[in-house]
Amino acid sequence: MDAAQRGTTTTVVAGTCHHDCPDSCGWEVTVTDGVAIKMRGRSDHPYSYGELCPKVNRFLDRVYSPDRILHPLRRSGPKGSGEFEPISWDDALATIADRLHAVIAEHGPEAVLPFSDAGNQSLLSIQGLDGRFFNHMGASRLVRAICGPTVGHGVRMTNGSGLGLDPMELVHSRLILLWATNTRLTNRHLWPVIERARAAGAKVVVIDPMRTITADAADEFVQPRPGTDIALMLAMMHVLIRDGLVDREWVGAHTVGFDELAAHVADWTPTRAAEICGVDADVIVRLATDYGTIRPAAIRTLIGGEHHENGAMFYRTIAVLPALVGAWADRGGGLARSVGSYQDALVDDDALGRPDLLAGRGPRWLNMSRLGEALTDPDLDPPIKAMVVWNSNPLVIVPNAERTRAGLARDDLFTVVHEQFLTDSARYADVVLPATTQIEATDVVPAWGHLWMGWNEAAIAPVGESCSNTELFRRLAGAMSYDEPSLFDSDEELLAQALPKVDLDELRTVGWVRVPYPEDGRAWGSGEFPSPSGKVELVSTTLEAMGQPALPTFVPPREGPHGDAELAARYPLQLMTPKHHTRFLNSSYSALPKHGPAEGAPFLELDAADAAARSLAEGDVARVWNDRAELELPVRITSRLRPGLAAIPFGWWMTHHADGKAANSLTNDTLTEWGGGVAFSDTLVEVAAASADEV
Ligand SMILES: Nc1nc2c(c(=O)[nH]1)N[C@H]1C(S)=C(S)[C@@H](COP(=O)(O)OP(=O)(O)OC[C@H]3O[C@@H](n4cnc5c(=O)[nH]c(N)nc54)[C@H](O)[C@@H]3O)O[C@H]1N2
Ligand SMILES: Nc1nc2c(c(=O)[nH]1)N[C@H]1C(S)=C(S)[C@@H](COP(=O)(O)OP(=O)(O)OC[C@H]3O[C@@H](n4cnc5c(=O)[nH]c(N)nc54)[C@H](O)[C@@H]3O)O[C@H]1N2
Ligand code: SF4
Ligand SMILES: [Mo]
Repeated sequence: MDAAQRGTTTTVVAGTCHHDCPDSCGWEVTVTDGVAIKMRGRSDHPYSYGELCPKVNRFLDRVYSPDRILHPLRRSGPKGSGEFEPISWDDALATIADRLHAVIAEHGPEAVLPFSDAGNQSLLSIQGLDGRFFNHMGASRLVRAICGPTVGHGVRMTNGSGLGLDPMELVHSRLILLWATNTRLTNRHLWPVIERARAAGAKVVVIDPMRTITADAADEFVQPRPGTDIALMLAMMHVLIRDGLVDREWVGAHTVGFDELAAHVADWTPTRAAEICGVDADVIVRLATDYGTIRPAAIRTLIGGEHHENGAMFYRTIAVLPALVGAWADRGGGLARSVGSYQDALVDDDALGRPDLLAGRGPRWLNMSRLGEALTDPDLDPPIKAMVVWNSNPLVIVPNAERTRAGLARDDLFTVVHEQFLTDSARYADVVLPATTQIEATDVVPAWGHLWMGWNEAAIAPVGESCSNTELFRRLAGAMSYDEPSLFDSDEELLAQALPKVDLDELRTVGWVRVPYPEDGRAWGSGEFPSPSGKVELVSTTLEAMGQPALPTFVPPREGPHGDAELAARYPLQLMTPKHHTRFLNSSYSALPKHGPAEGAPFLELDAADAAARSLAEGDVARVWNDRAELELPVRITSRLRPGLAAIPFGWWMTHHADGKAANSLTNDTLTEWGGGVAFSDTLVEVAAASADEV
């Protein structure tokens, strides 16, 4: 019997991946009688061409997981215990409204903290109604800069704009520097573009402290100490200038401050940089020579360089390189980073967020990367008394996690978490509310790794009693008895307000729309830049006015081998906590049975010499600690790391670690010098055998 004979209905519904991933792949879901039975990549998608990834190939396991939260829950045991009992939506909303009203009455609305990230980066899900709701309330606001904004700030100090090369243009490049990005893992659908360039003769160089799977596939691999690339870049500039490899004509027409820069890098010899970066001077000379002689030359980066105390300066400095060699003049030349800002041409952020609802109040801003501090600082006035969390798993993803845990454990903090699963963070909630997945709500996905904005049609009804992020805020507004009409706008109304220039019917029918980008493929082909001087600012008066160095300058991270000597003596290893597992997307999949166990379990990686010096062998249990926390983990000996580094892959929940902590229990929550980012990767630790006495 086929489907028709059984009286069943089968449809195929097209959508777009919502994950915080540059690829924003297109998919199609086969639905029979309201149940999704198959999901696969959409073969005509202009970027992903039918392929998804090892995380999302099993997305229906996530949708129909027996562990999914399908009903509101109220905590019945101690915070963190994971003990909850089901309650109705009405009871949950009444409880939340009572508690929020009480907090606001006693401490004012800034005692409420919204906390979210890009767990679902579709437009309505990430900024649909939450901005209006919390603006109307007058709550504290969150600086959402754990990923990306620092890169944009850095590049903007040089170019006056964060806009860069469309990564698809790399097909025209003949030299590709993959700098602080692990393309084959984190941006896998770009790799075929790079392979096409390579087939046409391009050379691919990876610059990363870790020998990643991308480094394995490169023509050349340069392995600096983390946090030292600025010194490497300054030495490259030194060589370019010394050896006459600068495009003098382009520099003369389109930059300011060349003479000051030349004087500034005169003593940044390759030998000096080599000492700091741990990269041989002749390798630096070769890298600079390739960069100055092979055209078109592209630098591709995402966010790996920003997670350092000097992360903003990393990107301000890297943006100087294309200017020196005139790379922007060539098709396939320049700097390719997130292209999310190109979507801004189509999205009206204020129409969605409605800053006017603040009605003249200036809200307090708190940085998400300092959540632990915000929740435990005795001097914070008003203190945070209530928190609403959605689209994020803060306890696992924010640095200095044990401080976050101490905050979440406070009895006088009221926490609401809107989630699909009982994450480590949700275990600390007073009320947990069930969230839909991407195939259960219609939305639009602005991509940041390519130039297509995608439509996502709901394929099935919300599973259980789950609701989308916009529906959550409509319900909360109702429960709070708010009467501001725009808090109740429908998703259709919100999309029309947010995307006034987009033909939504066409977007829905085609599945995507291309955002505006220069026709000739060159991001800055005109050589005109929107900086104060209209040129590339090798010297930046904006930075100077901010009290920062006007010229690209290497300042060693305080928590690093060249920083605080006393700290570095106590904690001689630098800890990396990278994205590493092909089946994980941040912390989103480690709890699923066909994802987590297939990746094994958490471990600590060490170079053979560092392990031997501590009498550690493969499989031994090690203690790894610093002033923030101590973890016990099995050791893996690896050749991926430079000596002096240790690594604990990021993404495992605390509940997957034997001692209930995770990589971020150890990491540094110092903010970047400007730009609001955070220095995860400037973390120093010491390691010893678990049985050994503390040294
Ligand atoms: N499979 C998978 N894909 C993902 C994700 C995931 O969790 N899993 N996460 C998604 C998200 S949210 C993002 S933002 C992107 C991020 O994409 P990427 O930026 O490509 O990824 P990261 O792993 O954060 O950092 C890239 C590399 O930077 C290196 N790095 C760190 N410090 C330094 C330094 O000082 N100098 C240099 N040269 N390199 C350094 C790290 O060793 C790492 O290999 O990936 C997305 N894609
Ligand atoms: N040590 C270390 N820490 C890191 C990083 C690192 O490389 N190393 N990377 C950093 C980076 S780049 C990023 S972007 C952050 C990522 O941090 P997060 O964005 O917090 O990432 P996830 O851990 O995947 O958590 C997203 C959560 O949102 C939920 N979710 C998904 N869709 C929806 C929805 O529609 N509605 C609601 N309410 N919830 C939904 C998922 O179930 C999931 O639990 O982590 C940062 N932290
Ligand atoms: S997580 Fe990234 S690679 Fe995987 S399907 Fe989604 S957008 Fe594509
Ligand atoms: Mo990210």
